[in-house]
Amino acid sequence: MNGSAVMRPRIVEVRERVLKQNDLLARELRQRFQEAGVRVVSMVSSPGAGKTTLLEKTLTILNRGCRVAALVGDLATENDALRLQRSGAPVKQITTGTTCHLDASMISTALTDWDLKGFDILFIENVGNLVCPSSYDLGENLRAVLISTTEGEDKPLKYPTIFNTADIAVITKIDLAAAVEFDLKAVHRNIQTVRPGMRVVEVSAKTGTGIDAWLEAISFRK
Ligand SMILES: Nc1nc2c(ncn2[C@@H]2O[C@H](COP(=O)(O)OP(=O)(O)OP(=O)(O)O)[C@@H](O)[C@H]2O)c(=O)[nH]1
Ligand SMILES: [Mg+2]
Repeated sequence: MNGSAVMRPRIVEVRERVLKQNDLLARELRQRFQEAGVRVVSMVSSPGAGKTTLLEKTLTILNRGCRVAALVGDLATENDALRLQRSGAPVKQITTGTTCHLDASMISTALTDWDLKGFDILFIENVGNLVCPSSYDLGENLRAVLISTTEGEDKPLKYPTIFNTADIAVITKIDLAAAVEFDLKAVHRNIQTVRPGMRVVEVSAKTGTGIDAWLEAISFRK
């Protein structure tokens, strides 16, 4: 080996190659979405922050006047797809096995037998995880990061990367804020520390609080 060559751990090189491949595929997906005229909104959060509950409500409301569909990722089970199908919208489950995030190739494969031109908005619920999904572009137009009142106000400070790759933050389970003594001012301050100017909406999928603000936030222009 040339003495001047910088030794790089093989695992770093493999990871970089995988991410580069994902970025290329995500770019292709974004192009396909644009050509089909479909807007794509992804949702990321830690496990149990309320992605499926908010998405089921969202699909149920939007399905009345707009063509919506969803892909949902989990390591195992079809549970979330079955919940989301109650909205009447087409839904597909992606099971990732041992992988803690969705990637662009999983999205591409899941879409093979769907005609994208038939949808106005496609939602993607990622695997519950605040770390892994941050590195994987899915070709989405808008990424929402959810944080629930039961998780604590410090999550934006501890997991800054996911907040930096997201377009909006959604504070969920706002109905439980008082019961768990969640400090709303502190979480807003922490989000703005990590991502100055980030748009934040507060919602409760149980009571309906903030749902209009959420719907408005995802009705971005193409
Ligand atoms: N009180 C209250 N509970 C909620 C709200 N949203 C979700 N939950 C509850 O939180 C739990 C987890 O909700 P899910 O929607 O399954 O969360 P998730 O983020 O999809 O979970 P994973 O897909 O497993 O990561 C369920 O028991 C929900 O009923 C809310 O707005 N208020
Ligand atoms: Mg879910």
